[in-house]
Amino acid sequence: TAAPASAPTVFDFNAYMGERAETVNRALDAAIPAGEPPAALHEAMRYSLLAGGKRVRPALCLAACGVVGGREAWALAPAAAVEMVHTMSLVHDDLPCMDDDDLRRGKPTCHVVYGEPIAVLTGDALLSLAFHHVASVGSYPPDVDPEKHPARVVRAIFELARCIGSEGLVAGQVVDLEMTGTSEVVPLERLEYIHLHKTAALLEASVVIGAIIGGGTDAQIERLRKYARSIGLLFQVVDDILDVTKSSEELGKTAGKDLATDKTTYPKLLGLEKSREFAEKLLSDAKEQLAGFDKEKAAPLLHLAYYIAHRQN
Ligand code: GRG
Repeated sequence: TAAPASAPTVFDFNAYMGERAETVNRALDAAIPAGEPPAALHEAMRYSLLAGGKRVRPALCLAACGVVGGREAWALAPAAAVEMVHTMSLVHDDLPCMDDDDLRRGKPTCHVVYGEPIAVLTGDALLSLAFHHVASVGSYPPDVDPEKHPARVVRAIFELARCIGSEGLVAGQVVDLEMTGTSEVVPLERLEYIHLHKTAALLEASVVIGAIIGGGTDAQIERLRKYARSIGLLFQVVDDILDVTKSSEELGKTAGKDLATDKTTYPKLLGLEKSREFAEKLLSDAKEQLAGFDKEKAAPLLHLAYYIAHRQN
């Protein structure tokens, strides 16, 4: 017998994320030609972009498009674009002149495999490809509203540009670099500035762009912006908490690695309990912003917030 119409639908978060990641990976794969000259550049771009990653930003972009009543496929090109920006920021962050990391997403970093000049240029090329992709009419499905679409795309480009430069990721990275190597404890305000710019800005743009492309009203877009800012900060607070709890587990001690190193984190400034309370507050703020939306359509964003709050790695 058929289930009654009112039967509660259980949201399968893992299936949702798995399907979105697959769709986005296909779009990313198609966006960069394999083997076309300059082969080293295209190979390096594909290497970094297709190396895995949770695809949280594209999922947020697609889910935000859906929550305002858009079809998720409309936001696929922008979803791929935010992942390109994210990946290029990781490639540049790993460079010897920045964090000098050898491993990323479990694989040797771009500059280790292709050399520093190609890694710099890979980041540059991914950044411009992101804008190219959002702006290309051909990267959208044919059923997007042809009258409203150009205005939405221009707005999306505005949001993407703003979250990257001296009001966004780059600003966060500069302030973070300024704090590196100093023995002084970073004040809470400065720590929050770094996280809001390095991490939350692109998460916010991912959500806002999805909502714009989906045809959200200004009020809906602003509510989703607040949702995204909360989960952006939440992402980092949870990261800091995991840093402490994981290293304590590994060491079998109560005080973790993080409390003993120079790096300033929320647990270091607030203590573990207060950091956990702050994370709970950010989650409940994010949930509050979703309250006015259709419950079923908001399920992906709600579960993405839970996932960010309760992830174990
Ligand atoms: C953006 C023009 C431009 C330059 C780059 C280097 C830099 C400026 C910014 C650094 C940005 C950075 C590394 C932020 C950290 C972001 C972050 C939270 C990374 C981890 O994200 P996950 O967990 O990673 O989503 P995966 O691998 O799953 O995608």
